[in-house]
Amino acid sequence: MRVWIVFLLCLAGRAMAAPTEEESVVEELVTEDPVVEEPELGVNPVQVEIGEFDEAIEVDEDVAAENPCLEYHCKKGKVCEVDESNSPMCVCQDPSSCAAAEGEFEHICGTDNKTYDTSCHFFATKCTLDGTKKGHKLHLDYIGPCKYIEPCLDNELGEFPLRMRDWLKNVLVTLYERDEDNNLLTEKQKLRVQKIYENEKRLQAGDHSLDLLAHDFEKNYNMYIFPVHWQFGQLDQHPVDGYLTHTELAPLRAPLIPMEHCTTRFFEQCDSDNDKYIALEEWANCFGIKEQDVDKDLII
Ligand SMILES: *[C@@H]1O[C@H](CO)[C@@H](O)[C@H](O)[C@H]1NC(C)=O
Ligand SMILES: [Ca+2]
Ligand SMILES: [Ca+2]
Repeated sequence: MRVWIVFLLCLAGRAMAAPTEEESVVEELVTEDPVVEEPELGVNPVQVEIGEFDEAIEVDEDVAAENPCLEYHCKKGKVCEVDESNSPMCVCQDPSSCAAAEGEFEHICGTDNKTYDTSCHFFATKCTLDGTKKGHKLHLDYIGPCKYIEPCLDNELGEFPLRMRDWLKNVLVTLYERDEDNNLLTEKQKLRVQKIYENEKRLQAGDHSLDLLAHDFEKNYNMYIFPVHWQFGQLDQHPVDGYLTHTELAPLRAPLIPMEHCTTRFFEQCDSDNDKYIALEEWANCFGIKEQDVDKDLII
């Protein structure tokens, strides 16, 4: 259970300090690798539309005359090269041109259960597989070298949301307490967290038994509604559309998987209609929030 506390500090710290190398890997991943994979038409139109602009090009014409690649942006895994007519284009990066990892923390485990030296190696390799079935299926699974992750048993799966919910609430309260400069939470968010913070019946952060967590959820159900929505809003950014893709979920998933062996199974079953996106309703449901309490307006 200690990992939840460590992770709490991690996440709380992340909102407050400059991201560490490890975290920026995931953040970069999210901003630079908007999911273009499997654009199932009709499923999530916004996603598909954004995907088309994935390699949007900004060329400054003066600079372009000298080196067309200078201002030409390629997504992760690709580098710019000029063709015969001196036009820039993005081509897959040769993985061997990536800088070697400075430590194990830079290793990435792919969904193929192969360890990649760094995220650069991972994305370069993924690029070379573009258009293939293997490439479609390959995602960043978690941070660190691949390891044996014990299977998540049914009873353990049920414990996961109990701890995660409590943790989310504590993250918010911590942000609230430390938000002296008013830049961690918006005014509206603060008002909502204030209610939780000032509630005397609130379960204080700490190592609680699952029974107590379950009991608290029943007794103080209302306190958990906002934290669950808040986390969804934090992740639903690329694009903001009410759905979480595999890539949007990565900042939460990738550091958690090596510590919590039920993470993968939890998020898989969370996508109850199996369309590869976790909708807000699905998300809320996996955390035990009742349908009538799911409210898009809570995600501010
Ligand atoms: C993934 O790789 C690790 C390390 O090589 C191994 O211990 C583990 O059993 C593998 N997992 C699966 C599901 O194959
Ligand atoms: Ca989204
Ligand atoms: Ca879904």
